[in-house]
Formats: sequence, structure tokens, C-alpha cells
Amino acid sequence: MTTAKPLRVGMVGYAFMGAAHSHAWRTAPRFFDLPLDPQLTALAGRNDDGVRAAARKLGWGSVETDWRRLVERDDIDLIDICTPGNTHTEIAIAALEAGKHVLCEKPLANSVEEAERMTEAAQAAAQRGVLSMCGFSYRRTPALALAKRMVDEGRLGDIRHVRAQYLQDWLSDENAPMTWRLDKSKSGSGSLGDIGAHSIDAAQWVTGQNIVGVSALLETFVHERPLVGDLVGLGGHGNVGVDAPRGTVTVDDAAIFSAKFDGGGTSTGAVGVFEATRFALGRKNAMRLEVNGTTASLAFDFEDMNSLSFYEAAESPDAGFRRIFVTEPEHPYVGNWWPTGHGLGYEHGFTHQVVDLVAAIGAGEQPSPSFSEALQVQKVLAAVEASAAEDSRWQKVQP
Ligand code: SOE
Repeated sequence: MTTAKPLRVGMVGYAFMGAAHSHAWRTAPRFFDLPLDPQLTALAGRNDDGVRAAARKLGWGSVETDWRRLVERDDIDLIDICTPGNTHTEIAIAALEAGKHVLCEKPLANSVEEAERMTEAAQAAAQRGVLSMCGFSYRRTPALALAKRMVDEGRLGDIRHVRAQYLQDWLSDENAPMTWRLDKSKSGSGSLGDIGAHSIDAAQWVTGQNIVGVSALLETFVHERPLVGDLVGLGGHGNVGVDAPRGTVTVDDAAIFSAKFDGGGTSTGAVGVFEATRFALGRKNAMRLEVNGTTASLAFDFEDMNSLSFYEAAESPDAGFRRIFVTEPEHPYVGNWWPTGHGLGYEHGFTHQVVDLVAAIGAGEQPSPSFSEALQVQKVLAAVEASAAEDSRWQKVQP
């Protein structure tokens, strides 16, 4: 039985991310020693029946049908925002101003202006010991955390190339129904902000270099989709509503862009190519990152998430890439789980996210990624959209 002080969590939203975060809040203190003991105190959702059913299923102690009540309650220490991007700004700023720590799903916001306001509120709140983080959870995949460790240790030398793809195929069927993710007023963008944001954050975090310019193309392949019941969440597959009335898709289905990095203050900036799509038929959640340095290269594919491919030039020339099975106790996070070789899953990244957030709050230190780091990703997203709107003209990223 822990003696740690409770950290009473109020979560807004209970769909895919709400379920993943709930699992993480419940699991983290059972596998990691935390300075605070997370409590699943309250779940907020607009639909009374829906939020009560979700609270029972996901293990939350009470419910609210208005997120503002979570912000007002004095038995809530942290607000976890698991709702579409158009709601992040209002909820996060209200929570921070009420003295609640905040975990906000990615991307931080639907515009640079919103992200700037959130960052200002976060920086002001931090002065009062109220801390915040943006949920770029792939940083907490052990193999990607190992990749960062290897780059930081200088194992790759200077970084020359970044190759980042995030390939899904859940919209390949033209009759897959409308969802909030296809409505710009809710999601801000399509594949670009939903999955491309992960690639941008992971590439910048692993290499330690920020993107300073892009040339981009955005494409929408299917412009109208069946409106079937409530806008379904991720994975509305199949001809569920082929004869239903159709709604207009207002976001990109695919985003591709080239990028120039800043070199991280140490060397010539790397060059990068990025691809994010929901039409890569057969690719389900292939979040891929390859980094080529002057002495070594590494490659990661989330569809083989317990492995990292590594090539070191100093080894015999015909050595080729070797597979590091990232399941050893000395690998990031792994030692708290299973014996070597047993592997981890998608949900573990969210648990590790909670572990690092709670550790930072317990130590009174700024969690990473901060809202300011997430603002930089938002600026890259904006530069991609600006470039695509001007026939792929090279676009500098706002400093
Ligand atoms: C949908 O593309 C999605 O659920 C993203 O929104 C998540 O951030 C990603 O982890 C999995 O795919």
C-alpha cells in the first residue's frame, strides 16, 4: 500500500484516447514507484448515460457532464484532456488558471494562435508550481527512447537524413463514414495533425534538431463520406452507410513534405522527408523513423515496436543492419515490466507517459514535452499548410 500523496485526476473525454489514458493512470503505480499516487477521481463527458457507462468500464470514481465542474472541484489536482483539438485551448487554460496540472493530447491545438495562448498560460502557471505536458506518447516507446539515447551518446555522429512516415489505411474505403477527425472545425487538420504531428515531434526529439523550413503537398482523395449515426471514432470501416446522406471532408487525407533541420546548434542541419496518410492500404499503424548519421544509422517501425534496426559503419562492411530487440532491463522503461524477450505494446507508451509526468510533478520539474515544445510542432504544421496552399513553395517555420 503506497504512502504517496494522492494525485486526483479528472479526465475529459472517454473515446480511444480516454481509454488509453485510463489504462495508463490505473497501471503506472502498479509497475513503477511514483512520488504521487494517481487516483481516477472523475470522468467528464457531455452524454450522461455515455459517461456513466464509460466511468464504470474504465474505472473512474465519479462523473460530470460538464468539464467546467472538474475545473471547479477542489478534489481534482490534474485535468487530462482527451477530446478533439478544438476543445483543448479553453479546457487547458481554464484548468491551468484554476491551479490544476494539465496533460493535453496531441496536437496541442488547432492553430498556432491557440497553441501560443496555451503556452503562455502554461508558463504563467508553472511559476505557481502548476505543470503541464502534451501527450506525444511515442517518445515513451522503449525503442524510440533508446534511439534518442543512442543519438545523444553520439553513436550516429552528425545527422544527415531523417525519413519519417506514419502510414495507416483506415480511410482507404471511400464508404468509411464521417468522423470528427475529418471535420477541420474539430480536428484542425487530417493526417497532418493527427499522425504527422507524431512524426514531427519524434524526429525533432530523437535528433535534437528542430525543423526550420518545409515544402509540402496535402491531398484529399475522398471529399464526401456517409453520415452514419454519431460521427464514429477511429476505424469506421466498411460500407456501413453506403446509401446514407454524405458529409463533406474538410481536411487532408495525406500529407507529404520535405524539411530542413537546424542542426541543433552543433552541425549542418539534417534534411528530412515526411509522409502521413490514412490511405496506405495494408499499413495499419506504421509509424516509422529512419535516421542516417555519419557513423551509424537507425530505423524504427511501430508495427515491429519492440525492435530497433541499427547499422554501425565501424562494424565489418558487410555487417548490414542488425536488430536490437529492445526488451533488456537496461533499455528505457523495460526493466519495470517483463523478463527479456516478452515485449510491450501500444498501451505501454501511455503508461510511461504517466510515469514521467507524475515523476516531474512530484519533483516540481517541467514535464517534457512541454506546451512550448508542442507549440513548435504546431508551427511546423502551420508551415506545411502554408506551403501546400502556395504550390509547395518553400516555407520557413515561425521561430
Ligand atoms: C488515429 O490516427 C490515431 O488514433 C492517432 O490519433 C493517435 O495519436 C495515434 O497514436 C494512433 O492513431
